Amino acid sequence: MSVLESFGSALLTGNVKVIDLTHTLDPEFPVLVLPPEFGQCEPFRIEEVSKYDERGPAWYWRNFSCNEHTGTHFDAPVHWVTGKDVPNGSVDTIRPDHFIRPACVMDFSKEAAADEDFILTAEHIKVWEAEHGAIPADHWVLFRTDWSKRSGLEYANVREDGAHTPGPDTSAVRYLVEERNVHGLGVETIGTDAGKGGAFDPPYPAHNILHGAGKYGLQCLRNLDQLPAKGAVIVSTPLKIKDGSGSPLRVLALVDG
Ligand code: 23J
Ligand code: MN
Repeated sequence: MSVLESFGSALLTGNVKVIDLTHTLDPEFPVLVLPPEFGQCEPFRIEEVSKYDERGPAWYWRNFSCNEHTGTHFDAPVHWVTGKDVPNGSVDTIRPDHFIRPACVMDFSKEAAADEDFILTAEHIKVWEAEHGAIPADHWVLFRTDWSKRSGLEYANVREDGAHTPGPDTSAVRYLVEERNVHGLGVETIGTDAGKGGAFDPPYPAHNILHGAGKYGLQCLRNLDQLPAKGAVIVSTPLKIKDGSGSPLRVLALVDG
């Protein structure tokens, strides 16, 4: 049997399972709040056009609008100024095979529960690698914090002094890109950067370094607690928005059943 014949039958028998890593797009889902001097992210909005009524007797449909970075979403290299000249760096031009890639999942949920400003460093990643083996090239790294189990104000977790959410420091992102040549970084929080990442050097190191190197981001993921440390394959196909900096999308993980 060919690889894809085996894969097709494994999907049908349940030997491969599909896990949905996506939050439901809902007007109530929190969005990133930047300092007030900057433009702001719009939440998801929805408006009914007709529902089997005088506006359309046999059909139901709606208009929706949102920011490219609303809800569970994909970050393309052109999202950041460092990635503005990356070839094929917008969602409409990214190589389609880049939308299907294997993943390593790093569980730092205990650390994030103990410290809402938990900062992932290169040293933490090396400790994970000592247990699980080196991160192979061109793999997603998914940072499990169980942040997706929060809701409402606790999710964005913004206080007067800014957002308090976990994320990587510059050493961690440099290690992932320069030593491991990862495909990208996926997180459960609103940003691939920590809530305090704007004050790091460089500011927002995950966005700055990943996108400058042509790498990708996935934000607002969920169900990472259902994934193995190694062996999952991620399917993440953003909308084909012309010159898009990112896009809400359905993110699926394929795992051994
Ligand atoms: C714009 C500016 C800063 C950040 C972000 C967007 C995101 O987190 C995003 O959704 O890409 S930190
Ligand atoms: Mn984003």
